Amino acid sequence: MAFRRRTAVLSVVALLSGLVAATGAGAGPVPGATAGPVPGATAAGTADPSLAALVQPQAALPGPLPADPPAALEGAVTAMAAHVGIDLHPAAAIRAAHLNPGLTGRLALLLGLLQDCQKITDQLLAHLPAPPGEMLLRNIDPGPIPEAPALRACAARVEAGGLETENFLRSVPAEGSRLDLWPVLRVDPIGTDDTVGPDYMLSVDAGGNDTYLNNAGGNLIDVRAEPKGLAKGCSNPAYDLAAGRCVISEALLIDVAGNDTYGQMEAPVGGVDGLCTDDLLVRRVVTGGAGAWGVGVLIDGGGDDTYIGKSLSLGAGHFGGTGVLLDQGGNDHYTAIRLSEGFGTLGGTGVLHDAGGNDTYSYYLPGPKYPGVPDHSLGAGCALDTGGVCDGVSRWILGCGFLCGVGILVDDAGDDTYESAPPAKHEPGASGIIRDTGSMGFGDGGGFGIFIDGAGHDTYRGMPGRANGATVTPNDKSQGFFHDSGGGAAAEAADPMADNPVPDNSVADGGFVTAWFTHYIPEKIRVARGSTPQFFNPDLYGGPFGGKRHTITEVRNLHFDPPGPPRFDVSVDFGKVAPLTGVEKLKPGAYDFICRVHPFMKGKLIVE
Ligand SMILES: [Ca+2]
Ligand SMILES: [Ca+2]
Ligand SMILES: [Ca+2]
Ligand SMILES: [Ca+2]
Repeated sequence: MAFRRRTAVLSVVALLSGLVAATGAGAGPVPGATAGPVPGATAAGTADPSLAALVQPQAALPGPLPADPPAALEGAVTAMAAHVGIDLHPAAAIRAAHLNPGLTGRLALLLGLLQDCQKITDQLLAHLPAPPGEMLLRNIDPGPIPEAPALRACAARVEAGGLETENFLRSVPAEGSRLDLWPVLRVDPIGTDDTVGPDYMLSVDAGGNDTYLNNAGGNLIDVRAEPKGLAKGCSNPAYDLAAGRCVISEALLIDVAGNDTYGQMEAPVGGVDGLCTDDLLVRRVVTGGAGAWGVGVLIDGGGDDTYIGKSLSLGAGHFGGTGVLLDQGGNDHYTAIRLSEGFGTLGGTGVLHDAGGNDTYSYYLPGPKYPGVPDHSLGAGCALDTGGVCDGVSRWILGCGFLCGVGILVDDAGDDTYESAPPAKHEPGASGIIRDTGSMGFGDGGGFGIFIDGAGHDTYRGMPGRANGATVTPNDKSQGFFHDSGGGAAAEAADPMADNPVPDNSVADGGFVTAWFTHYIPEKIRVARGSTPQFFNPDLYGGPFGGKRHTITEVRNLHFDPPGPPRFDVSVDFGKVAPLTGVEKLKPGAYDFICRVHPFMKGKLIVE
């Protein structure tokens, strides 16, 4: 049962990657975009294989092991250091560490993968209208980011290589001594308990209860910290990038075992978050498996772990980048302020995949410095955003996509607790348009959010409609998908629609109508004359009498209409999306429709 369930969960992710491709989410940013998918993106979806590969990775090396592992590793480390302006001569240290040759060769291959991603990042940065720090400071529209899919595919290769290396480390006895080639490579081949302060591009740890105070698989690297010092850069990325205190690189962290802590709460820095709050918080952004303009991957093999982030953390992608956090077991705790825990924005992709255990997912809100001041003013609490205001609201956590980003949270098993802030109003950027924001499978501005819990008795707090056994499909407020598979025999026997809201919605041009089990959502569709809604079929159960295909087929009212074929008749297979062609030609009025496969499914289209 557990296996079948997991297969179903992952097939949902695979099919949703088709929807993501169809909506254009993850393809590039549309700053200031309002509700609904990207204009023109109405073709039936083609699946993006790299999105499914990020969620369901297969361990794989990127090529044969090098014939001379130490020499290959020396070359890779030297090149990665030179790229950030650091002159390293690692040959002697590599020899002295006496690592297993199989591990040494793998480290060289993994650094080669990161170099491949770095080439894509460099291309991306070369296309930007201004340097990244300046773009953040001046809120410059980045325009299209065509490199986003390539970074996503590169992240999938990094993740696959990291998993293979993890499997290798599990299979061989501990051998050699630690290797520290800051800021490129850190290896603990023994599995001692470590506290890691400086940032590294590649960090490999064979076990032990470790504390990562550094980037922890985030791709913004502090290259100014002393080699043995504590990395501090990127706490204010707009200024730190402009000043060269942190650089845009690529990152992979592999921690094979132990009860680990990622991130630390500290007093806020005066002049930065200290303007907003006196409470403790994580100072840095883009940590814990996060990619901004590049790739960041964190793979944790097991243990009861604590993950603490700020924003753009814990499986987050920004500016076309991809971030992945994969935790393979244990009872874990995840918390961040916002824009985290499976979040993508501006064409970025973020994945948080937890493969098992009774986990807690939550958020924290540093309190206001001056209670009662309005949000977006000094002292309002939380943290300083890149616009230089105190944004005192938590939002966009647990499987959320914004501005053509894709955010995915998948938890395969266990009795989990999920907590987010309630939905909030938000004005994204300079558009002046107030929008709804949310969490737990929520998307807007051409982004797409996916939340899937595969099993267990789970508890939800904060977001309406999210409950054990519930499904929330895309609607006019959110391009998101929430699905909790329920837990226990009672939940499995229950009507899958039991907790499912059935709104009576207006559907914007390009907005979604979905079919679910026995009915359409919404059942009464209001559209403006000349517009074309889309029909999405996420029905993984299939309606009674079999068949996961659904249609929206007009039934002509012979009292009012001349006889003739249906003026709209669209059939969509499970997991696909297609435009409701023909609707755009209809005159104002009411039109009945049914599903050809399930004729008891009835709906009404009102053209206004
Ligand atoms: Ca560890
Ligand atoms: Ca864990
Ligand atoms: Ca779990
Ligand atoms: Ca669960």
